[in-house]
Amino acid sequence: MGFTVAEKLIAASLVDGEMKKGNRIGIHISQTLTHDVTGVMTYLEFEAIGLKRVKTDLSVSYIDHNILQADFKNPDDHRFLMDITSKYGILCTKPASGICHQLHLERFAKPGKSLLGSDSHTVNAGGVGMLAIGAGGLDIAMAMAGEPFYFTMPAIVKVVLIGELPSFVSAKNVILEILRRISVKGGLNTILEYTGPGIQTLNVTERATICNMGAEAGATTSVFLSDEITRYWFQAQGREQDWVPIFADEDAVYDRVIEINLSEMEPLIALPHQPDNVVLVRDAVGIDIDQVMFGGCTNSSLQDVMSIAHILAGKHVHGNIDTALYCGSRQVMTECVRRGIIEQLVGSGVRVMEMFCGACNGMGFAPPSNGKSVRTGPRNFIGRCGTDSANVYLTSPEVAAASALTGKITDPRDLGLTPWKYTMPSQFVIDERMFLQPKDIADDAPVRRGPNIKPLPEIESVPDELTGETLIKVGDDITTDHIIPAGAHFLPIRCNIPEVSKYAFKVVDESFSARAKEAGSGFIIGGHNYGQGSSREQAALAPRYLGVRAVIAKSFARIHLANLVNFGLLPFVFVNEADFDHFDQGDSLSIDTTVLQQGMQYAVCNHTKGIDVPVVTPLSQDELDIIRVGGRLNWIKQRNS
Ligand code: MIC
Repeated sequence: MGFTVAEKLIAASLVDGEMKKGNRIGIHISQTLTHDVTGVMTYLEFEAIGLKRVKTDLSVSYIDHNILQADFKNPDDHRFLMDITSKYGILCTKPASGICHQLHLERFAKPGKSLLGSDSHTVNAGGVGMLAIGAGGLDIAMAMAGEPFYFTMPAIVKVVLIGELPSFVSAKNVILEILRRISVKGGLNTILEYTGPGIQTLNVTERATICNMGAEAGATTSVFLSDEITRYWFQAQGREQDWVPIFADEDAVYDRVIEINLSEMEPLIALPHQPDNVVLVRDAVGIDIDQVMFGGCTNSSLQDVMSIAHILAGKHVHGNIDTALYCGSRQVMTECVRRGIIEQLVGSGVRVMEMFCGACNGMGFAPPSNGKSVRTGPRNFIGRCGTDSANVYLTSPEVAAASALTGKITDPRDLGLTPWKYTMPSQFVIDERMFLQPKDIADDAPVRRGPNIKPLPEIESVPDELTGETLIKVGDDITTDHIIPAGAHFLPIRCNIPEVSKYAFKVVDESFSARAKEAGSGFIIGGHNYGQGSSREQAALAPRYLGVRAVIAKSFARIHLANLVNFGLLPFVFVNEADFDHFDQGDSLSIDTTVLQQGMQYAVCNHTKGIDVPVVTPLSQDELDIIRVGGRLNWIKQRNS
């Protein structure tokens, strides 16, 4: 039986386990990626492992999130990152050289290789046929230490694209359509593999856009084949030597098939507050808006900016709204400057910002109270933009540009514009002067640590019984932004667990942190897809720091489940989903954890309600053993001692 592209990529990196759906497998990681919000803790963890140099082919530390240097915290973090990466043999970018995923696609992504990144949108590199997976920082630290990355062998879904996208209906609409069909839960434990004649009409940055937001469906990763279109990208980036062809075998077998006719697609938009709340733009036109944000890792390529410029050409954004642009990299910005596009957009009233993630995760450009913001990024979780009462709509650059002109959600096809076709340059501007090369060998040069960089909290092993109260009960699709907020006030304190834990569940219940601290030990009750969204391991570590010992939910998002294991929190799944209704905040609970065994059924004793509820853990024995000793760092230290 032939292999799919995904199977070929996994097989090329497989070091443990059998590549059979549902099996736990381990892969070698050739490249790692971090950024400045997840990277500080990642390198503290790598330091705690005790190696002198990374063991990967390439590790890159990008500085692209915490760019608003409003006080010492972010510049201290950046200085720490530059010092510690140089010591360990890791490339580091200077601040605001571009968004990690755009830069990695331009300079380092390689078809056939594996990439693990401390950002859920690492999957962006799937656009060039790379096995690119988002994970928590500690998993990246382990990969840099040469340890295999373990995950559950996913089902492989064949997404067959036929036809060609119509004018003003760009690649973002494809992934919005996928989300509309399968929801933010539909990708759990799957790989989305794109194929069909329609992919011959998509260039590499369009393919990357589609892969990027596969993270919002909970997919383990997303991937395209590597063909002549891929090769063209590598030629244009001066990296043809990094290109290899990768195609699925004719007789490859897939678990499911989704078919999308690109020619029949219309502009789509995700309404607040979930990326799968997708409707036709024509059913949302006319909604007054307050601002438009062009950018984010999903849509900040040269093609995206040029498409925006085409729609705004000779016109000015509406007087009622604020409009900002974040180019994806210095390469994109330079290419735009050379074409006069930046001058044109400034003339159209667009605020041209620095090249970083920016407003996407609340790092500036926050909407006004109850504001309505149209954005081209990947996420619209409540509070993520920095204004809890605001409403964020996710759409394509074309719909965003049309909406910027009218001050309302607008279908670009209604503006009578002449269609425009992008031609990718045969040679991009290449300038790597903002990449800092590491020292050739590790030395004992000091690593400067600002006062906001706190030591990793100690985590004790799991006792024979867990007791405590239900500290909070939440519903389905709880995001990592619900658990640990994004935004300019909170991203800078991500490497300060005592401080950031004060804001745990802030957008759900501001009293949670104090209540948990007061109780000293307790449980979280959750619905389906608990922990969806980002790779931020603080969404596990902060609750653990506050005394949460277990999360009992209907189901878990992949990255967050791994983060719970890494920091010694036990995840339990209800055997009978209806039992979720038997729990209320404040209930006194206990679980006998004398034995932590794969496949074993446990009883959650709800002493307040006088009932015992059956639960299981969705974990392997290895993972349970890691939790038993208080998480992966304790486990690796014990193993290496
Ligand atoms: C995001 O898009 O939510 C982020 C900010 O990039 C996160 C990283 C983080 O939360 O630290 C992600 O996607 O993993």
